[in-house]
Amino acid sequence: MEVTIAQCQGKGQQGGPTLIHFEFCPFCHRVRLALGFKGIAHAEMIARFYGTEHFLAVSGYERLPVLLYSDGSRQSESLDIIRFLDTHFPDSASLTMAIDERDFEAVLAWRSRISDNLFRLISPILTAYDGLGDDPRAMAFYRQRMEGWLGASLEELHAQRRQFFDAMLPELEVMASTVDRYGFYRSPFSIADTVIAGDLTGLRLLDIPLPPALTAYFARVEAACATSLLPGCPRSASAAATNR
Ligand SMILES: N[C@@H](CCC(=O)N[C@@H](CS)C(=O)NCC(=O)O)C(=O)O
Repeated sequence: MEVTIAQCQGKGQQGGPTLIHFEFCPFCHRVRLALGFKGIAHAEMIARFYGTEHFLAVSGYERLPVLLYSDGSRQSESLDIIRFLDTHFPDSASLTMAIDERDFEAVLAWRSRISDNLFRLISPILTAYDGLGDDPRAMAFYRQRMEGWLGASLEELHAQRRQFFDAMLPELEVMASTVDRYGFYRSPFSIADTVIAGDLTGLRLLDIPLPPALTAYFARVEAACATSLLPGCPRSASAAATNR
């Protein structure tokens, strides 16, 4: 299997965990934000979207993100990983203790309500990330996955983006006014913000303007996490990257 060093920067990653992820993936974005916020020096392996066998080969799991620890143990599921980071790296601010459990449940319920329209909107444009839209093998599996799940071609979904966006706008506006009031979902930054900013980032690639309070929020989150999630952005200060 080919492994190329794409980029290497930041603090020493020796002994730190390795995040195996897809650049375009909202669930992976959650974990990238968490690692960045906590300032955990880590390596990143950027996987290609080549199919289940490939994912198993590079990570041991069928879905990414996966965090690989220096003792050989590994973990999947974005929220489990983030919760575990709090236990594993107690010296950095806790992301889970920073929010009331009921508040976080409300965020997850909000996220479930927007799920269908969110993925209809972002699936066609996540192809702007390197290693997806420019890689025919990855695109073939991506189309199969997304079009099978969402029941329409990426082109059809993209053509209907205004309709999906308008259907989701009231929920986006509620969230925009909440993060405008508190700075983050609540103050301070918490696991809720990794979900909101990580999952919504794809919307920033649309040719439809987002509520300005949401755009300002993305900037605050990325600054707090020293991490950029948009395509082609430099890696976070605490990450070094390889491609798989
Ligand atoms: N519940 C998982 C979801 C992870 C997930 O679905 N990741 C997608 C990439 S965005 C994936 O690995 N898909 C592989 C596939 O569809 O076969 C989490 O929160 O980590």
